[in-house]
Amino acid sequence: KPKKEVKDIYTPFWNYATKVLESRLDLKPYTIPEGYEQKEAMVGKGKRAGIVRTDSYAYSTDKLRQIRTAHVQGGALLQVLNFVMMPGMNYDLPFFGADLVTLPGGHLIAMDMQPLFHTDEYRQKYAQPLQGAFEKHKQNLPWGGNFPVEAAKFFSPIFLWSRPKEDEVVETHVFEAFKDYLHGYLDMVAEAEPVTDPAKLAEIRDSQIAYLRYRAEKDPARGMFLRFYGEEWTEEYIHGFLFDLEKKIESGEYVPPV
Ligand code: DBV
Repeated sequence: KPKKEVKDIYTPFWNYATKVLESRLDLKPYTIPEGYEQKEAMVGKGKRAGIVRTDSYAYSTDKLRQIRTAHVQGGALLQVLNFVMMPGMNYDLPFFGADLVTLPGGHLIAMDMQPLFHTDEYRQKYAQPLQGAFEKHKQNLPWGGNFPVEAAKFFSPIFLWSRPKEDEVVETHVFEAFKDYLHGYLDMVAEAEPVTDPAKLAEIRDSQIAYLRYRAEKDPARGMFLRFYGEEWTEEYIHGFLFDLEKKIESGEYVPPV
C-alpha cells in the first residue's frame, strides 16, 4: 500500500524567490563545492524508510557576497528551506535569513534581517522599514516560544519566529511574510551604499565573522545531516558552503575590504 501522499511544501517558496532574484538582481554564479549540489540518502527502516534529498543553490551579486539555499526534501520525515543572503563586507546591510522547517510534529518558521549592530540608528535604517510587515504577519504567526538564549543577540526587532501546526498556515501566511521580507530586503540592498571608513569596515568584518561562526557552530541541522550523510560530508557542507566566509577568507577567495 503506497504511503500517504506528502506535500512538497517549500518548492513554491524557492521557485518564487528564484524568479524575484532573477528579475531584481544581476546574478552571478557562485561555485558550490563539487559533490555538494545535490545529495541523497536512504533514511529509516522498513515502512518508514525514505529518501532524503538536499539540493543546494547559490549566487552572488556586486553587493551580496553569497546568496544560498539548502532545500531538504524528505517527505513526511523532514522538509527544510534554509535561505540566507550575505552581504559583502563593504556594506553594513543585515543578513537575510529564512529557516523554514517541517518536522513530523509541525512547522518551525524563522525569518529575519539579522543585524550587524544593535544601535537605534541601525534599527531605524534596517528594521523600521519592515516594521509594518512584521506587525501584520505576527498576528498570523504568533511567537514560537523558547529558543537558544545565546541566539538572541543576533535577532532584530522584526524577527518572525513561529511554530504553526497546519500546512495551510505555511502555504498562506508564511508565504505572504516570505514575499514581504524578501522584497523588503532587496529594497534595502538596492539602496545600500558602500562603506569606506576603515574603522567601520573593521566593525562590519568582526560582526559578520561572529555571526557566521555562530551559525556554523550551532547549526541546528548538524545532527540531522550527520545522521543522513555522515560526518565528513556534513562538516564540509556547513563550513565549506552554508557558512563559508571564514574558509573563503583563509583561502584568499574572498578578500575583505580591510
Ligand atoms: N537550520 C540552518 C540550516 C538548516 C537548518 C542551514 C539546511 O541554519 C534547519 C538546514 N533548523 C533546521 C532544522 C531544525 C532547525 C531549528 C532541521 C530543527 C532541528 C531539530 O528540531 O532537530 C532558527 N532553527 C531551528 C531552531 C531555531 C532556528 C532557533 C530551533 C533549534 C533549537 O531550539 O535549538 N536558523 C535559526 C535562526 C535562523 C536560522 C535563528 C535565522 C533566521 O536560519
